[in-house]
Amino acid sequence: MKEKIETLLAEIEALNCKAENEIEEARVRLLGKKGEITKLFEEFRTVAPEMKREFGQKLNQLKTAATAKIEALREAAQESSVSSASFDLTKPGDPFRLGSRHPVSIVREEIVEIFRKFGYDVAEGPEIEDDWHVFEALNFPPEHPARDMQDTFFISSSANSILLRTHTSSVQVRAMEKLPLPIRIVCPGRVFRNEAISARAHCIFHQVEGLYIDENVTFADMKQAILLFAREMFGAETQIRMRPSYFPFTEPSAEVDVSCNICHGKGCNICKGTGWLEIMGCGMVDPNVLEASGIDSKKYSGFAFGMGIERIAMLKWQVKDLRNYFENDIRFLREFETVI
Ligand code: 2U9
Repeated sequence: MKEKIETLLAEIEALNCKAENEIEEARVRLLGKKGEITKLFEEFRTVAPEMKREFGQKLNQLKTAATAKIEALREAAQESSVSSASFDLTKPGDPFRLGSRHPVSIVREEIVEIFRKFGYDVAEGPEIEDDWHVFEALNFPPEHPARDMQDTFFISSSANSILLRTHTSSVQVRAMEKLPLPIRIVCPGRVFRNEAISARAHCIFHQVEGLYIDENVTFADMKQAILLFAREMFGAETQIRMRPSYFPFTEPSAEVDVSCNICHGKGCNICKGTGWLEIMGCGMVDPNVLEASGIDSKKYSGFAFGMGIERIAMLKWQVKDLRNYFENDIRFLREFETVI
């Protein structure tokens, strides 16, 4: 019996089968009901009492070694079958998510690119401004509501207040103060207004404003520039209309609508049944504004326009809740992955 145990121990140690059926065969041969080890346990009953202790220990070691070996062989077989089955060399790699541009950036770049093609330069300026560049030089009367704490974020309210710009018009004022004429610029940027945040209003938004100053610039030039812009932005069939309006810095002033390119004038819920969508404001630069920046209003004239980028994005993608543009929710931003 001792020899048999030794032989079986050596055999178990040398066991090296890989296929699951071979391992099962080895288990049955050793540990099955009629297996070699089971038989040895039956034989054990006939062992002389003084030898029982020694053989008992040896038999138990043998059984433990056989069980452990079979288990180890099974695990190795399972691992190799999993890795060979899931390792498909012909499978294409997982795609990388490249990220996307923010919808506000997409629209801003589109607008700026159109005006760049028309010969406009891009100008930028500070977000923290003074009263002169945001209000005074732009012909805002002292009692204008925008100068109120309710509407503007003031950083200091000394004689020449420091504040967050409420429009990018301050960039055009700085350009008029320092650039030689003629001036033809677009000014994209972030602006701040003291508004409660809701779906339709936000305390931060983005604008693109434009300014063209030269001798003999007329309202007709402005109308043509805006028509060409609208056709580049919204399609070649686009029509525009202008409605009289008022801004302190332009006279005359107008609101610009484009024909609705969703219903083509028939009336839909985007244009609220009117066939028209408001996209921007514009006007001839008020002579007071030219003079405030040292430009001779008798010799020069100009037009200006301004639009909210989020508003154009809303029209383009019908995302009505303004808060989407500021929360950076990855689920919203991923909607624009295909737009790049
Ligand atoms: C200078 C002179 C004139 C810029 C202009 C508008 C009309 C306008 C609004 C559109 C929606 C702002 O984003 S919005 O709330 N803007 O309607 N802006 S003319 O006029 C200027 C700018 C600078 C020196």
